[in-house]
Amino acid sequence: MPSTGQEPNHPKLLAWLDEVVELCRPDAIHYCDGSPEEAEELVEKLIAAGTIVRLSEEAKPGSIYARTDPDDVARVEDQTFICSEDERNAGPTNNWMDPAQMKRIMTELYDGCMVGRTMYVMPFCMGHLDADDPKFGVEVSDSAYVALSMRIMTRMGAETLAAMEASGADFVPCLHSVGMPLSDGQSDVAWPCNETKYIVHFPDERTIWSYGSGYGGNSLLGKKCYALRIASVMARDEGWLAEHMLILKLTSPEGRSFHIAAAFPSACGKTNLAMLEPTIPGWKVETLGDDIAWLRFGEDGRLYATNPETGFFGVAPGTSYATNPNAMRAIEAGNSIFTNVGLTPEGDIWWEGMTKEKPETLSDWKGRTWHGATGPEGGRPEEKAAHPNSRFCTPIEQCPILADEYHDPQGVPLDAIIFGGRRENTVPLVTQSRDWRHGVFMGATCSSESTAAAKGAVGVLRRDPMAMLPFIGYHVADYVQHWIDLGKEADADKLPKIFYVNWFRRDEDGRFMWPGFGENSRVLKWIAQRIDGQVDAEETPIGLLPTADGLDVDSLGISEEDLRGVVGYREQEWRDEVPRIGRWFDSFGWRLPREMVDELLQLETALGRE
Ligand code: GTP
Ligand code: SPV
Ligand code: MN
Repeated sequence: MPSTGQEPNHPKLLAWLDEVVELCRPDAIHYCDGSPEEAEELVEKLIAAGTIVRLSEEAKPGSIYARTDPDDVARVEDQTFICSEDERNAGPTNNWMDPAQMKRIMTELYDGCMVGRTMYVMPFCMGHLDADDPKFGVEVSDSAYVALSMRIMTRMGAETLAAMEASGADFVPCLHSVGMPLSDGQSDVAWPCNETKYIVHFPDERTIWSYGSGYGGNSLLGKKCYALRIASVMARDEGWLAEHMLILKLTSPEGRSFHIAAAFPSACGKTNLAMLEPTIPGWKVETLGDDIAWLRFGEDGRLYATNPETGFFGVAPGTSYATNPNAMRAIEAGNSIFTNVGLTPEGDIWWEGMTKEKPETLSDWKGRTWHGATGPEGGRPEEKAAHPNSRFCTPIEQCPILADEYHDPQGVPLDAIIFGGRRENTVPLVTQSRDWRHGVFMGATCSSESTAAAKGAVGVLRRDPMAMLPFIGYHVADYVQHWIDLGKEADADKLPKIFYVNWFRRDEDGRFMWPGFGENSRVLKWIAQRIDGQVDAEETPIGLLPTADGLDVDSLGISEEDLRGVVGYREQEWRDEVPRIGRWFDSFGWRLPREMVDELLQLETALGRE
């Protein structure tokens, strides 16, 4: 077998690679070192294959542009499986199949799946290499696009391999194939993939098998598959938490700093909050992470958060100098991969919401000529230039407001945890929980309208516990219990305070009542003041709400009516919510934590009857 790069010296890895080669039968192997020279070779290869083009060096230095197959644009939750040995460890929020049966199905799919292709071997580490317990993985993939993306999103390459070899450390084997072998003489397509897709986790073995898709969450296996689904199982067993959270550092005008982690479902505002530019004078936000946080108790009894990733894989549409200037600055610095956005004649990119004016003409995410005024040639005028789930993939170090603590393997001690979702009604702008258990109830009952980040209908309301619905690697009831138990074991005074937010309330005309984005700093300020006991709150059945003058709305220009609509809570909406929460909890089965039943009863009683 022809090979390039340095063959690893790690017995378990070599044994596994032998198995994969025998099964998948690639034409060649490349052992990735993660170097810039290697990245350049991969870029050349992808250009030759027609998968990507280079963007203009002036506009976006060192950056590339990719279009996927129009059917391979988002996570496929229907085809995502948790194959635990015992079905009871999967639970109602996961698809489950017997691992032996799944392996039979997938072994057949993998048989010869890399014929005609190069297999890339990518040793990676989620989190710092010098963490107390570094979490290694090795992804094998037949996609150079995946290799380029993994290099941005994780610590991938020679240094990680050397650390694995030196310590003989174990790793999570992550097998990925686009599922499109090339027989002799068969020409490739620009975006190889397969109609049949499987994103599969074997939590008992800590192994990941992915087939048929090249899209981020389905193929960059360090991300959702490892750092959330498999890591959540490790975290359950080892007494920590793997969460779908951003991490930020907030500093007040007086120079007091707060560390905050926030869990919002996919495409519900994590990247935007993580990089927020406050509109209120004197306040400062710095970024630590925008998608995944690992939370562990430190020796001082406080809960510390680290970001296991090294890049952003952010939603492109809606990102602009008005909404998220720091994301714009990060991507302007170059070295990025843009997928399924619009491509301008100047070799730059564009998406809906980037600028007020639409460009006259560009090439849309499907490769059609597209006009700002009339939409795509041969398409409907309302069709967008960029797919709603188009993404930028950018090194986190390019973020101009990256906090220094990002480099600390210990992470930061959390002062607050925020849960949130996209709800047009019912959930107020901000609510503080009475205590940890009530905060876990807020997280466990969180709900959100579905977005384009996953295949399927958009705007459908669903429960999304801790924004982890598609990412919990075991039974949701055990997951919620784990949250409760960690709080019980901890010193209550040292636990982060828990809040619940909603930026997405709408009026009768469907208009967002809260301006959001930079103005969300007003909510962060209230949270900081609550932590320091500087502002009162109103006790209500659903938790602690800002008093009439509690929230700083100085020069915000919001109407009294909108403010009341967004900050207040309507009792009747919550009376209607109670049975919905009840039905959600019913789905947990007999393992539903007793504490959650108590919280629901308490809410129901406090609301009383009309
Ligand atoms: P994933 O990467 O999918 O996990 O998403 P995310 O949570 O990081 O979402 P992101 O910050 O990229 O936001 C997704 C969408 O929500 C974008 O279209 C934003 O413009 C929009 N959005 C973010 N914050 C706000 C806000 O405060 N108000 C409103 N109305 N929209 C927002
Ligand atoms: C999400 O869907 O929550 C994302 C994008 O952050 S992906 O990595 O594709 O899952
Ligand atoms: Mn995400």
